[in-house]
Amino acid sequence: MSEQKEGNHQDYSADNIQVLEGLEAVRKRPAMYIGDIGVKGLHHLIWEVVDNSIDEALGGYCDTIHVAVNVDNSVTVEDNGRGIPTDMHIKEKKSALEVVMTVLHAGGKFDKDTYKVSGGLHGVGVSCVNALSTDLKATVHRNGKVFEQEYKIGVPQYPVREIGVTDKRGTIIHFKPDDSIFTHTEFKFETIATRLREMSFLNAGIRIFLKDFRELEDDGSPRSEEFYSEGGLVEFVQYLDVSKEKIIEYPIYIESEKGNVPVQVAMSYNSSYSENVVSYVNTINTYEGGTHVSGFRMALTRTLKSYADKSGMLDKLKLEVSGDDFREGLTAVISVKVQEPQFEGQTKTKLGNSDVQGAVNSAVSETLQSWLEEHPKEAKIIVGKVVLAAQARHAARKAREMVQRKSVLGGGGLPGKLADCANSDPTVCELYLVEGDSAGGSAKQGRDRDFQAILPLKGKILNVEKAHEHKIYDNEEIKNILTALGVRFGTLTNDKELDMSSLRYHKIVIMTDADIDGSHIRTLILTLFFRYMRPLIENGYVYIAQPPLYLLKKGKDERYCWNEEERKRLTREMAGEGKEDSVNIQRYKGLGEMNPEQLWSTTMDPNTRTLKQVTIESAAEADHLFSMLMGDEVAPRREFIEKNAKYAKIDT
Ligand code: 0RA
Repeated sequence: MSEQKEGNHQDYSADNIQVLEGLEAVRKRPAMYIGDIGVKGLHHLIWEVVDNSIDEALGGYCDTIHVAVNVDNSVTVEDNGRGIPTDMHIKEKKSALEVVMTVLHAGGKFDKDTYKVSGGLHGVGVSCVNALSTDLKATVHRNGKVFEQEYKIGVPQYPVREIGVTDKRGTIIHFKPDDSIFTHTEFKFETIATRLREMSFLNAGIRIFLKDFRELEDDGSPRSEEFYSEGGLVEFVQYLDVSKEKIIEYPIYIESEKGNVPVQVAMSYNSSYSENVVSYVNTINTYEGGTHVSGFRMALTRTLKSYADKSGMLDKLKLEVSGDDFREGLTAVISVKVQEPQFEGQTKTKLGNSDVQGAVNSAVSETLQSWLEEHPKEAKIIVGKVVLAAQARHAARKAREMVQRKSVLGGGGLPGKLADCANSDPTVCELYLVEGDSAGGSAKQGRDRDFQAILPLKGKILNVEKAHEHKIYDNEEIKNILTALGVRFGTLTNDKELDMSSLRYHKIVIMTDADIDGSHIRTLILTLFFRYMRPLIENGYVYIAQPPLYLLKKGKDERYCWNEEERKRLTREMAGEGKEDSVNIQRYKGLGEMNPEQLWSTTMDPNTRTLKQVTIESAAEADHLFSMLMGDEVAPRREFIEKNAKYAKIDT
């Protein structure tokens, strides 16, 4: 920051030592303010600015927000709120706008009435965004006038100035993130869209537009998307379940305020076997759950259980019903507003405030109980589903015990088809799950047998999205994967927990053909991991192999290419301009077309291969994507794939 102090603008900023110190602290330890300096922290800058506009909307002063990603990767956020105040701040002797933009935590100082809870994970305010931007310009339309001020790494370049008249109201923040701070500098359309969509569901009635000028449509207009939800959480649940078969017509909606904690819940049941509960505190996604989620679960179990007992539907059931049974096929979104949230857990996304548990519990209990009484037909369907879940859970436990006991009694009993590696240190061992016996054969010959194991998959892999747990123990391929990995389902205390204590490989590589069948098999395997072995993905153990698409040959010169662009470039390079047809191009459709040495050098050799690590960016979105691709409803799937195919982002 020193060059700024000594630069042209010294006159203006010299007396702002305190301010500079504050912003310098942000630049010195950016991660403390925005989480990290990677792709997450970068996007956090946008959330921070948008949150301010959302707060304005929650106060009832604003209904439209425009977000634009510009060609230079700068971002513009515009709202039609009251506009940041520009009058002189008596104590600081400068414009309120400047104070908001340059003093840490000054955002809400002027406006104590607003219930400010939309704030980002760190709620650090727009001044942090300013400190971490090489250039920022704030433009305010307010009281019939237009004001502006520009900053470089947070330092004002001139006092707030009036530049014209207007009949509009609102604030425009345009900022360019500082490349020297962030390790990752490119904004991702999908990431922004997902968050804005989420925001529009969580804050019904706000219209949010997203434009990306880096990606143009055929007609030259920027890639764009509009987010608007009239129905809020109810529509959120319908969105999450768009490709599922619902068993009640309309989601249950609960809204109430208990002990100063506003609680909103929407929930529905579908015919699937999985639970999808998404939770938010002050619009922050609490991936790890917390007291609001446990309050919800307690209320759901107790209220449904008591209704089911009274209905007599459990009388004939000879098994006990567990909490899990009430959540099979459940999709729910919980949103609470908490004045001083305590975040705990590994990723600080678990709510700790104990009073919130009771607030959600009583809100949900009351409304759900009356709903059940008012909707006897739907209530009966839900309880019927709970009974089936209890029966299936017992069947699954039996099947699981059978399979897992057998594999233990069989003396460690590794699958016959597994070509295991010599090394027994899981941290260096790799398991390749290979499509087909012929590719499996090549992989076996080509591998480094010290640390690479091969499991060829030939039969059909069960679509676990559409089958209940006990079915997976009938499927040979899945049983082979589980025994080869050395994982078990169910610990002493929890039926669903994954026991990884005997995991035999810390790299699990899915290697399939580059055709439609291959991508189908890859998705089936990923669905299995996503539904039943999610910790393996979360630990970063799951990868996708990247075999080449082409082999180019000219005489002795042979080169592999992984995409179209590479193919064109290398062809030109090998042949010379205009003589491209002297190069022989072999398109690899299947792994089986490569001999063992080729497979090793292109796809399996740690020194030369590229592996794509499978990550879970957003569990809600991933679940959506998986059921979209694998679920029952064909129409939304086709629509989704068509809409996204162009951007080739569904690269599962
Ligand atoms: C402080 C006070 C007031 C509004 C704002 C800040 C405000 C900040 C941002 C950031 C983006 N858009 C914004 N819109 C408003 C209240 C002003 C009043 O009392 O009129």
